[in-house]
Amino acid sequence: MAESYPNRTWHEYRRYPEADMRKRAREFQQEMSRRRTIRDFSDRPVPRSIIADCIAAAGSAPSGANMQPWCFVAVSEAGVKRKIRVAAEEEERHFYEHRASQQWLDALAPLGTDDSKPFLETAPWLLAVFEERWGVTPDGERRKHYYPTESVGIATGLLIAALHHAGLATLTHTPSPMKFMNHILGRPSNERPFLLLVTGYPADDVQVPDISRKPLDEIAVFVTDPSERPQPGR
Ligand code: IYR
Repeated sequence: MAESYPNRTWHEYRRYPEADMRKRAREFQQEMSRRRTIRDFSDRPVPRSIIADCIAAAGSAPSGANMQPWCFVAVSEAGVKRKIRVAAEEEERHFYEHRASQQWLDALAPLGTDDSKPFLETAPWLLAVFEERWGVTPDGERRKHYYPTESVGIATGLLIAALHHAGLATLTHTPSPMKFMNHILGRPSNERPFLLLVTGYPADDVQVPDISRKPLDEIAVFVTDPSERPQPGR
């Protein structure tokens, strides 16, 4: 049996007065609802330290057995971005011309996407998120990871929120298959490319599809005692 971690007091927890909690919850919801996926980026540089802080925020995510099964590769080097663009466009050409079903193409049509991915060179940063399907101990043994896909998904959500909070826009890009990411970025075979998150400032003339989010009553079900029925004005 492994030894348990020593426990300590959670000094970092902050408890707010209920009025503050309401305000914080509402303001965060409003901030997140302003987030949009964009496909036209400015080439204006973004300081590395901002990206580093956002990745550190992503690394605060919970994970199965705290294995933290993720690796974030942040690319700003022009030559590497070009290689990623060339490889991704090749996969995408194949996707749009052969692999995608008509049903899938029809679902994508309103977004106006195609196999041209200039943003992979224009945007200042490409954040390649890798999922470690298993870990490697210091003596080279395989260590099992639990719920790695869910864990990396959660961390990626935090990363997107952190970048948005910092004032950056993102595009969740999933050229598929993405195995080329391992070759270009020199990642080992236990790492599966999960997502390519493009980030930077939006282009001045950026346009976004006029889509909406489902209202709360379509995405949430509350199962409560009568005392927690919604009360007017709260
Ligand atoms: N990976 C392709 C296709 C694509 C698929 C989905 I699902 C999207 O929401 C958007 C695009 C591309 O990036 O064009």
